Amino acid sequence: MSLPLLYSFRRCPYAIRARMALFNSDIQIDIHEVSLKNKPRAMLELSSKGTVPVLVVDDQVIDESLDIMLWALNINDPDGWYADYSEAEKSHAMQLITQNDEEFKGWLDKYKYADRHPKFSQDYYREKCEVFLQVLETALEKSAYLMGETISLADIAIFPFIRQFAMVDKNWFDSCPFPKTRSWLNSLLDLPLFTHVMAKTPGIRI
Ligand SMILES: N[C@@H](CCC(=O)N[C@@H](CS)C(=O)NCC(=O)O)C(=O)O
Repeated sequence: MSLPLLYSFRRCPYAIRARMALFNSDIQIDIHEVSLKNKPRAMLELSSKGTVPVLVVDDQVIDESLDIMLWALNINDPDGWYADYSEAEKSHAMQLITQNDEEFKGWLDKYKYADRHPKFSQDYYREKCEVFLQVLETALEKSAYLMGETISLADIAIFPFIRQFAMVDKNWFDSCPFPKTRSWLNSLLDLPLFTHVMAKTPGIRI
């Protein structure tokens, strides 16, 4: 029987979070690293929207990163990223992820590529991003991670985007008024799990 196949792109924050959930759940998969400029025809035939990640399991196609994470955690959630939380906590985690995906990500892209969005300055876009950073900072003033003292789905789903934010202007981020968010990001970047899923090995089998 063939292993599930993940179409992925190494640096994509959505693909990073999907790979982290799959690996942490100890699910064996094959990874196909794609070029976003030349997406494989087989992937587009399975999912015409043309975004990564896409997971193919037998005749099932999962083409949303959050759905891939939930699929993996539903099979195995050894570190209690999701299963152990109450319904209210799960809904709070989803709310944070939605704010990340639907609001922050849009401002992040404009902050990253401010030259392509000359209507406003890069500082303006950064300030828009800071609204979400403040939400994270407030949560992280209360606990080490977004949902408490241990890593949850919300941390893993969100931090790859904050990583991108931090990289736009490292000097600014290193002295920004969000110290808890900075330490939180650093602790997640230090995870062996993160290092593993970022390994530059095309077609790695994890
Ligand atoms: N909502 C999707 C978004 C995935 C997404 O937008 N991925 C980007 C890469 S980071 C992509 O594939 N973009 C298509 C392109 O660049 O052509 C998910 O969560 O999986």
